Amino acid sequence: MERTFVMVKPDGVQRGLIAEIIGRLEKKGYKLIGLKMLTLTPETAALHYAEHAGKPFYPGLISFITSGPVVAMVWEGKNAVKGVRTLMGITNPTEAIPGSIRGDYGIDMGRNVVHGSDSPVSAQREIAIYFKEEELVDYQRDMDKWIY
Ligand code: FUP
Repeated sequence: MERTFVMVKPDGVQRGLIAEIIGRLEKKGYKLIGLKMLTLTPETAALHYAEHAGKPFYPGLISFITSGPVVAMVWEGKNAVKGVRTLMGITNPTEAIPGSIRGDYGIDMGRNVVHGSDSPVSAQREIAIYFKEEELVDYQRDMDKWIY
């Protein structure tokens, strides 16, 4: 099973979309194995978004992502990275298709309510920023035999 890192961003928390986002992933069939609420420090934000350092939108991105609490999660499932990206929709909410999270709830590029890892390698890197291995929960769900 593949793991992916998902975060409800500060705009998603402020807009009351935590349950909506968790609900979509849960109903799809992915398994939640880690969850915490925190406000990112500039240092953690810089680690998370290291690939964007130096880009014109970087200062705004760091100030936005540290502007309020976020919900950090690890979800597990077959092809979870790609599947969660599909549920989220593309980065620019204006172009994200209706039915996707960003397509349904976003308008502005910087305010796209949710983050999901873009590859299994990114997922591993991002999970390690937010969670110790012992904070991830190993459990079985009976319903998995109806999903797979
Ligand atoms: P995504 O993986 O879909 O979250 O997108 P990126 O990693 O490319 O971008 C991270 C965040 O930076 C996006 F959620 C929004 C912001 N961003 C901008 O504000 N402007 C850009 O041109 C690109 C990204």
